[in-house]
Amino acid sequence: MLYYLLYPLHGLIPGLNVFRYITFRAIGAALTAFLILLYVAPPFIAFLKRMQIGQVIRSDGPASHFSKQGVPTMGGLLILLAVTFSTLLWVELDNRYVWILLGVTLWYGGIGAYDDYRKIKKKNSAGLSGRGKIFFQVMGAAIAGAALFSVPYFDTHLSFPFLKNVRPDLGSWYMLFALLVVVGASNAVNLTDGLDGLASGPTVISGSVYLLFSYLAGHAGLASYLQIPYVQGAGEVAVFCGALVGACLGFLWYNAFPAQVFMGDVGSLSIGAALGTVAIIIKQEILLAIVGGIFVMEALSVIIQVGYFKISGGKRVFLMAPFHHHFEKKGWQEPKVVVRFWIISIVLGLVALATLKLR
Ligand code: 57M
Repeated sequence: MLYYLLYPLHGLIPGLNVFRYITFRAIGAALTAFLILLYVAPPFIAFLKRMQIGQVIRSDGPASHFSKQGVPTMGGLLILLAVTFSTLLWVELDNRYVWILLGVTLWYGGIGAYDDYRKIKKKNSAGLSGRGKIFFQVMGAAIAGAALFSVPYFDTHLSFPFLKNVRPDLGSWYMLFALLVVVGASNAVNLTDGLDGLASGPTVISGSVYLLFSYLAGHAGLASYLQIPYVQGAGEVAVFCGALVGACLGFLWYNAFPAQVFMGDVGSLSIGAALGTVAIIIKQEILLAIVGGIFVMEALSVIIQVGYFKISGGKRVFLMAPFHHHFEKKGWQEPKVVVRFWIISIVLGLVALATLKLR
């Protein structure tokens, strides 16, 4: 919005020229979202407490979590507010990728919010049924996929990190692939969100890496030089990523150990879906497995644990899944697990950046 209000005045006030630049607007979006979180979170957390929107802790989890009973949850609503407001403030509003991104993020946020609310208000309820959740997730991803397919010349080729000449065309199967990426990413972040700062930290890192990749993908010259797919209009996705990074950084301020607030499914499902959709739009889908390696690892640990549990008739590979519980059960302090997972996430982010040159 600021772009339309201020850039036309650059003839009168030369400094306003900066609103043309995606880099400037992405930084503006990040700072705006960060400040919104920083200032709105304290009264919002107080409001959640007043409304008794507190976490119900499962009795079969690590004992160190019992003291978290009643910590305000659904803080993800703030992330959604900050991302939406900041994105609308800083993007070029005629970019359809941005609307698709906001649509997916809010849709998944809606699913999560409904689930959270049911879990909290009916304390013994597990929220939405697993099937119900997946149904609405697939529906949201399918609508987004259809919107993407309606973009003229939408590219259905896959690009692989490190392999510039391997670009298989999935054709109409791409739709199914996109569904898997978005739904998978959403649930992977949801499973990861089980320790203070464990989902918000890696989201800041993954979002920052995708911010850079989006900028490059939307720049014809740089995309061609780096031999990555050029996606016209993808530069504005960098502004959305900026808002996501800023919002999660601001959220981390309050979610850092010992957390004053949890994001709830409203946050984790929407963040994951947003990252998956960014990856699809800028044609760096496979790269998400590296950038979001922590989320992938957590999801895999659950698949392996549940699979082995069923096959072996009750045996386990990990002390407890998702993976972060395994380390807690081994006696690691929560902040140690979280910071080490952040370190891995940073290293994976660097590996992802290396793919720009090693191809
Ligand atoms: C949600 N949610 C946290 C909070 C957060 C199939 C199965 C593996 C599914 C899995 C599951 O339900 N995962 C998804 C994980 C919960 O956090 C809430 O949920 C939101 C995210 N969706 O925002 O609102 C708890 O996590 C802790 N937490 C923090 N800090 C945070 O910033 O400490 C969350 C955010 C919170 C809080 O304690 O209450 C969760 O873990 O429930 N199920 C599991 O993860 C369970 N694993 C399991 O059953 N494993 C078995 C199976 C696979 C065979 C095994 O390994 O033996 C564990 N979850 C819990 N207790 N809480 C088991 C024990």
